Amino acid sequence: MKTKITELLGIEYPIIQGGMAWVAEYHLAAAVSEAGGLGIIGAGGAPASFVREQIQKTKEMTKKPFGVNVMLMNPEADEIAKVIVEEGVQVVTTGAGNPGKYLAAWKEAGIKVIPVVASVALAKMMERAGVDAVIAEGTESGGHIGSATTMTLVPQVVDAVSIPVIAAGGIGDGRGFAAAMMLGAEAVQMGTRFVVAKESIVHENYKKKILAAKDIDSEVTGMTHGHPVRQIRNQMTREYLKLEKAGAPFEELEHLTLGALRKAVVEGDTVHGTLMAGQIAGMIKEEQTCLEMIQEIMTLAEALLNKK
Ligand code: TUI
Repeated sequence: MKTKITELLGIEYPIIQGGMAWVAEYHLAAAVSEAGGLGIIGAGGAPASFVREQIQKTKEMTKKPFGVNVMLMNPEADEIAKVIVEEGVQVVTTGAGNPGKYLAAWKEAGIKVIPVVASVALAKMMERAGVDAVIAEGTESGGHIGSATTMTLVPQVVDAVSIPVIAAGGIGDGRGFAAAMMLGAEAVQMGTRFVVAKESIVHENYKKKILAAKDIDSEVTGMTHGHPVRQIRNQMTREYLKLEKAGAPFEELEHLTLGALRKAVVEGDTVHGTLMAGQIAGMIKEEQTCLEMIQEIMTLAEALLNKK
């Protein structure tokens, strides 16, 4: 399938993998790129040296394009921005902030820059700053989220900018893909479905939680502190929300979540860990390879979009 995004990035299918902290490491990124999508290494909160290693390992596994996601709250974001240029990365996505201060260096290096936005205002500001495309991410997504839904955000961003728009949040199969195209998107970004990919290094306990999740099994923590994070309900979210409701200070809540994503991804601690996942988790029922996922999505989407 050809769209403005497949042309821009030199990929076969307009499917981009989310830049999930701890989850989006080189095995997953290389597998998505090899399958014809755009694999992404998620820098998350990792040090710049780790990101450099991840980039080098991905290059050993695939000759196809891949990208790096810079989580802008990372204290080493400045160094990671430099590593990306030095390693000749072709595509950068950003999250959880405004990447304005890195744009000149990235564009000068010929890097395609695609920020995640959760509002029309930021999408317009990013277009003016010279980015190549934007990812409009709805509140259905896992992890750190904005408040607008994918259904409402994507068409409003499409109307507001002339650059290509990638839809994210609540997309996990061919129907969601086709719907995103109908809203005017040129590609989709998917995270939660790729968490359970066979190539994903995520602990089996975490994968089982996603595979068993039902439609309303996610919670949003941190709303009152301006850092809303969507994750699957467990003991951690129950304790967090109880404290948050009682007006606990940010520091106390932060202490509860410190290292909790690593605990879930690496140790498989589904009780005290943060099981970030989108609302689409309820529809994800099978652990497949990235190639199987992408082919299944594209086959169904093409049938739906070509239906007379
Ligand atoms: O960034 C994400 N999702 C994430 S980041 C993350 S790591 C984390 N872990 C624990 C607590 C907090 C973060 C987990 N999931 N998605 C992209 C995204 N960006 N969603 C929303 C935004 C966003 C929000 C506000 C982008 C820009 C923005 O405002 C920019 C500004 O400063 O004006």
